[in-house]
Amino acid sequence: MSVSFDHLAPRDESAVLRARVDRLRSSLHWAREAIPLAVRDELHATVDRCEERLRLGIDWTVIALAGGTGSGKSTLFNALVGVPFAVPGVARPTTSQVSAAVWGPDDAGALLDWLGVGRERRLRREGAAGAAEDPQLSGLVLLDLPDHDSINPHNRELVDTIIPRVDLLLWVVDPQKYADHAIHSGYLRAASDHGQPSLVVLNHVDRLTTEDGWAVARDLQRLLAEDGMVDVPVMPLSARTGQGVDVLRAELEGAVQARSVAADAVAADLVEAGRTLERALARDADPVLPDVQELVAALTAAAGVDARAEAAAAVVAGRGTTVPEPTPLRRDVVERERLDWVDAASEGLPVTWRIVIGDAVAPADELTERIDAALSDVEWPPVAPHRSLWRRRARAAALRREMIASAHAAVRGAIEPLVVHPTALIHQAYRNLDELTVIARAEAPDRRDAAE
Ligand SMILES: Nc1nc2c(ncn2[C@@H]2O[C@H](COP(=O)(O)OP(=O)(O)OP(=O)(O)O)[C@@H](O)[C@H]2O)c(=O)[nH]1
Ligand SMILES: [Mg+2]
Repeated sequence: MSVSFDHLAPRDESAVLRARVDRLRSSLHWAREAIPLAVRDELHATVDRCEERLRLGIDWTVIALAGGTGSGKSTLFNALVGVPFAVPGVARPTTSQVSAAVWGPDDAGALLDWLGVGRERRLRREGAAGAAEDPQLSGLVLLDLPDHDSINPHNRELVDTIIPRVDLLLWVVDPQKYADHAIHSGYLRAASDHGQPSLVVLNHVDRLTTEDGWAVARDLQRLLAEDGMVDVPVMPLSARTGQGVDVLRAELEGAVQARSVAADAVAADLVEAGRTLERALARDADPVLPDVQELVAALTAAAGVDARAEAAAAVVAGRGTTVPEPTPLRRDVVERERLDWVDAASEGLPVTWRIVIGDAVAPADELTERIDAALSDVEWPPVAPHRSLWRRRARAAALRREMIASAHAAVRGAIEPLVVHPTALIHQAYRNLDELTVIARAEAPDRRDAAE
């Protein structure tokens, strides 16, 4: 009977996850119009949630003691911490503020702020008077919550806010109330449905004989299983006498040392994002940048440069007399080249991506104007018949090449920021998003699929 925390988070996992989340955010920004609104909203929520978790640090494991009033949460908290910090009591409900104990290298301040734990209710376990060294638990944030079914609505609100944010839920029950369905329906059920690890602590077993303690634990396990919660272990113990507390502590050590709970949550969120994205991407599409040189050559030719270079070569060779004036580019020709580019760049992608690439690439008017301006800035070499007759042919060919090369450089300089870079950016966004769908596909089918 053990809560499973699958694998150790590699040390650099946080950097990998952070980079993926960053890429998802920037890709969503660049490609927002290509993604259906509902999918986009879902992905933005995912990014926000992941960023929040990463900001808080994914090396902490937050474990909360929850359950009904008087079940012994505060007493168990103190037993685990080793010093009386939470206030257990006779008057019910006793706890109305969350207490936190932190084992670890720093005070987990940002995390506790986010969890809403008051500053005076935080205990730094390291160095606390009377607390033994506990390196195995380093990285643990243990929370003592108010009762979940409180008559005090403020308590219930607190519990509702915190439980979804914890990594492991320790549900503390009293043997006298364990059979009450309401005790373990709501929260435990929700935790189980969301794949949030949880564990049931059957407390107060010092008030039962050993056999009765086990009989109640088995019965509770059966009740949980009947409700579909087969993965939730039940642990009998007594917070008052300490009986069984070591077994629970060992479970907590395992959970803390896995340290992957928060990282898993981010990774799982990204897998979910990948599944969501499948709806906006095409399977196995791999966008390729069309041939830039081909576009440059076509636009240069359309601007009449090839014809002028030919005429200039003829003059140098002594076969011609004039070089035609530069002709302004025709907008319809530019538009045709532009559309061919967009078509080639969006080949294999869903149609919305073609629209996004089309929007990212500058319109034909702007392109025409910028290419004309770039060409008019080119310093053309002087054109005159070459003195040496026998070198004319070679010089003519060189001049032709020179003029075309200068024109290509100018056109390329104009279209790179207007056509090539925006297209490459959208392609990159596509690939970044596709990376998530590939990761999602590589994952085993999720729990729901497995249950079907
Ligand atoms: N016999 C026995 N008494 C216990 C045990 N755990 C707690 N108690 C007692 O039960 C009473 C309630 O304990 P608390 O720890 O205050 O319970 P709680 O769950 O924090 O209660 P709230 O804060 O009101 O939600 C106290 O008088 C404890 O001493 C146990 O394992 N055995
Ligand atoms: Mg309490």
